[in-house]
Amino acid sequence: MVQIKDKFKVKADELNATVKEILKEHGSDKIGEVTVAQVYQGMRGITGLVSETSLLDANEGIRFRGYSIPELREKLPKVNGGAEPLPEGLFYLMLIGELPDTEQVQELSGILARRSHVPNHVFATIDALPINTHPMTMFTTGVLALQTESLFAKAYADGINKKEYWGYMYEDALNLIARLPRVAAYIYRRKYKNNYHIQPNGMLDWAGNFAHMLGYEDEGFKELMRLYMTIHADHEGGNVSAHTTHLVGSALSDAYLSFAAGMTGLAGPLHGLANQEVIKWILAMQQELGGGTPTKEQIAAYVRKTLADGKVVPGYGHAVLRKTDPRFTAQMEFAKKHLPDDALVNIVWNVYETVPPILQELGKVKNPWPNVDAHSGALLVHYGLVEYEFYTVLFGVSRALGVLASLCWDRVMGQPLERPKSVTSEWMQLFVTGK
Ligand code: AMX
Repeated sequence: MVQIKDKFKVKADELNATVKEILKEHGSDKIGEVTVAQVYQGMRGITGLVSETSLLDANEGIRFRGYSIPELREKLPKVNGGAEPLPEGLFYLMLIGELPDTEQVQELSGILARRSHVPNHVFATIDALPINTHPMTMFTTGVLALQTESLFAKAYADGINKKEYWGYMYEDALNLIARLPRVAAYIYRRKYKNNYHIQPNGMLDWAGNFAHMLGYEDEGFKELMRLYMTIHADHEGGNVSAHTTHLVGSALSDAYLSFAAGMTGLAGPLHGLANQEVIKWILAMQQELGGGTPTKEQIAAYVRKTLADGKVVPGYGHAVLRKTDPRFTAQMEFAKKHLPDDALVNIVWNVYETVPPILQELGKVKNPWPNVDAHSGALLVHYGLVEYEFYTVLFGVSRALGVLASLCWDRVMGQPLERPKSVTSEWMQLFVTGK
């Protein structure tokens, strides 16, 4: 069987030849213009990055190498008797650009299981943090402690030819993906389960083993983890976690350093932390109403109060998307199949009917529709994972698949140090007014 690494290099050589040609023939073609407003407003709409793994359409949502989320749920290999895609298969797709067959995914599952050892000093480093530390801080700290294992950092220190960088990045990426579930599960069991840890089961798939180490043996939860790890993996290159990982990686920081940096961005409430904020917001609404299931009128009043208090409605809106996020819809379909009568899930669905028209009324919100984070927490609560501060760590483990596949591509394409130009407002004033 052709090794995944060799296959990746063949694909990369092909693409590098194409890119060389594009640059030779069209290197000075223009693909857009930049306005003053874009510079001040988060660079929205500026095309300034290349990311091979996925592409976001504002109305249709994300496509991974051309495949939409419904297509991936149908076409990616599954465990025997399972219905949700194996996230290892998505990693293969993002890396190689082709859908894997079952045998290829099993090979990758095996590789990840064999590489999953986490050295003791990583656990000791996490243990040194106070127990009330946020799980995302523990997670990034754990990833940084793992950096001792970087093969790229060692090879670079020894002195290697730049043509060899990509191979070490590939090894680091796979090793890190293999180790992350163990680090994340350790944090969960330390913080919430009295330090009672569960050993990995090397016979299980990557996401199934993660569920097992977290302490959830229900097959429904394992299926949820496979879906969750698939849909959170990538959202093209400009979002905070992907862009940060890419930016830090462009300094030739290794996979561990780059991924840890991306995770500190995912930990922000406007990005990955929104999933915990959604559940917190719903629970606070329920508490204010004295418990029970709020009516749509009560939800509407609570939304208006949230806005009047100068806060955002978590789980709604997006910097690029302009329709309901297909990642929200995939979770809704999962819930309709597995837990249609769950009370919290039904509140999420009522919130979905209530929030968009109210946000539309404001006239300034570009996307009033739910994003991925509006639904995920309610599914986790159903299976007993109620500790919502941990939710972003799950997002982070999944996001590793996309951003690390992208780092492999960055390195094999020899992408340079990223260094856009910045200006001062004094410069801008002079530029636009001439004085
Ligand atoms: N609730 C209230 N106001 C909102 C809003 C929401 N859900 N979404 C956008 N707005 C407001 C903005 O705060 C902004 O107000 P301002 O002009 O007074 O500052 C105005 O609408 C215009 O914003 P926008 O152009 O529509 O959005 P954006 O690209 O600046 O920001 C996002 C996108 C996601 C940060 C924003 O929609 C938001 O804060 N949503 C809630 C948090 C959330 O769910 N984040 C998760 C996103 C997905 C992810 O990364 N995991």
